[in-house]
Amino acid sequence: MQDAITSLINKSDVQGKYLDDNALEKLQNYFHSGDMRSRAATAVSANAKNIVTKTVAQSLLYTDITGPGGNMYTCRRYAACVRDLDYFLRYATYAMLAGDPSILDERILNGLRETYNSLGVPIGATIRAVQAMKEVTASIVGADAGREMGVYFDYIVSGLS
Ligand SMILES: CCC1=C(C)/C(=C/C2=NC(=C\c3[nH]c(/C=C4\NC(=O)[C@H](C)[C@H]4CC)c(C)c3CCC(=O)O)/C(CCC(=O)O)=C2C)NC1=O
Repeated sequence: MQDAITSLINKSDVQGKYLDDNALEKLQNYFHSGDMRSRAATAVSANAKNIVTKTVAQSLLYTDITGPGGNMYTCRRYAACVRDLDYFLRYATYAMLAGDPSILDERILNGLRETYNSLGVPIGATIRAVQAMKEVTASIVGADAGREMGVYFDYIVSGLS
């Protein structure tokens, strides 16, 4: 996993140079956003269950997916979906804290599409759920932090697309 600091330093190191103005400005922005990031992570962890429940209510509940024949039908599959949503939320929060999406590639997206396809988990509905989670999270952490979390929810969406 990388973070905003290591990824900028690694880039400069490969070139054998000090950080250039552009890299230093990115780093400054990251440092200035530290307080916002840690407050957002605190709010998400205090409300994680609530965020997942609202996400399911807004995007999946009472659709064909939760009814007989749907991929969330039966408690086992319903629980697997809720658990996956909690993974997405937790890893998006880690990535937001790090200011870098690499942990999402490593822990979430690597092989996920293939796994979903082989199990018949509908990707379109999963994407709609992640988009709903983005909105629900923003309503809890506030607009600024919501935008930052949104970067990583969007990253999950494009990794699944
Ligand atoms: C930490 C990283 C990580 C991820 C991301 C992960 C995902 C993941 N989700 C799975 C299943 C599943 N995922 C879903 C999810 C859904 N079905 C729907 O209709 C909804 C749209 C959606 C929820 C948004 C379901 C229902 C299953 C069970 C499918 C089955 O066994 O039939 C499986 C297969 C094994 C299992 O059932 O546990 C994996 C590996 N596992 C991991 O360790």
